[in-house]
Amino acid sequence: MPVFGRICVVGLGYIGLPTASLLGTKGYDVTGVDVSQKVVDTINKGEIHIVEPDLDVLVKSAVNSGRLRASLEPVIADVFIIAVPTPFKNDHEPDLSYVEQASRAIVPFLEKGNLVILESTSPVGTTSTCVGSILEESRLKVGEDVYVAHCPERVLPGRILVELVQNDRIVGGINEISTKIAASFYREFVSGDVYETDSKTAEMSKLTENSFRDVNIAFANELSLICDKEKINVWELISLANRHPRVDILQPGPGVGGHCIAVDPWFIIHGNPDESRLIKAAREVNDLKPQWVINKVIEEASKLSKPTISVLGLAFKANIDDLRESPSVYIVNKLVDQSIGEIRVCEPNIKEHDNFDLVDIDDAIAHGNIILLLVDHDEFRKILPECLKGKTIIDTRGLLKYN
Ligand code: SAJ
Repeated sequence: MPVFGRICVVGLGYIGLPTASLLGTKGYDVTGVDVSQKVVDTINKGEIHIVEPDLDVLVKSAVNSGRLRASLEPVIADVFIIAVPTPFKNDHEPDLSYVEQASRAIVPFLEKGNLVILESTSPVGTTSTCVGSILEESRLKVGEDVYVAHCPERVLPGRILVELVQNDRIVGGINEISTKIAASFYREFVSGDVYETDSKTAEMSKLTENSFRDVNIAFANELSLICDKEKINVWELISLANRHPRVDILQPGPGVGGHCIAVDPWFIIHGNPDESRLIKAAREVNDLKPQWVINKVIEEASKLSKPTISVLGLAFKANIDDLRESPSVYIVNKLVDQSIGEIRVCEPNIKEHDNFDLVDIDDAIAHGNIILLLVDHDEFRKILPECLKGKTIIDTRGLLKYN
């Protein structure tokens, strides 16, 4: 078995940076690689470029101890971890270009006995046909000289550092020896159970987990449309239905955001269009929800002579600063485009935004005659009902008490 002393993490985003800094504080010698000079410089100063609870302390400690450094180029290592984005292109076709670039970047540094792990969420077959094939360019025998496995990240933004250690992991190699070696690496620092399988099952397992959540959120979102029409409070309905011992409905919202749940099901649909009818329908239900919210705002705004819409929340979910694929951003952009009224945007987790001037909560509440709540940030939970008197409330998260 190889000794996993030196680790090279390619991609220093929401998964790569927490992983690199965690390993740095666990005694590994870690080099983190990113294509952005700004990201590299920030991390080398012991600072961070993303918001995640306790990540600042972890990065500072790993960098100060000399166990973590960032670089534009990979280095020689025992383990390479690829944690780069896997978005989709216009027609929902998976875009593997970052995985390809990362795999190519490590080829010159590969040595016999190395382990290469793909953590990025990927379509079935990627570990073997994309990563494995590119690593063959090193002239080392993939699966014999170099071990390759997929171990999908499963951490929840907002709880990344806890879940990185505590979650169970699925490890699937391109062959049995790769699986065994990769699993033994994760067992060194994960307290959850590490399950061994093949790379295709590991890839599908990650896509299945996120599709499961997407389908269940779609059910809640569909209920919210039905309840609106039937004049039933969907939040009360769900909490009552969930009193049944075998019912556990998720919460409706303004749509599904983030770089995972709104993206990953398409990887299954793209590879299996005829078989993925339910998964596709769920994606469509969730993707239509932002437009439904926009229509609600238009309807309410048309009743006012001077509508001022105060939007509460831009992030894709509560208590994070991440705006990727955020339904709120989509909704606000459309409202601005359609000149529905004056728009004031409040997002307590970011300082500034390229397109919108941000206001604080007091300003948003005081000046808006329509309050559009899009994200259930903790700050918004504290809004007092008396501050909302006389205003039109469109609460997509069931958070505000205003009666
Ligand atoms: N949402 C709802 N209603 C709910 C739950 C979520 O509308 O009841 C919305 C959120 O507001 C958000 C979106 O869904 O817009 C996604 O949020 P999330 O908390 O469900 O998931 P992510 O995207 O932050 O993280 C998911 C997690 N996957 C699962 O829970 C199966 C996480 O464990 C994965 O590691 C992550 O995707 C990933 O990186 O793939």
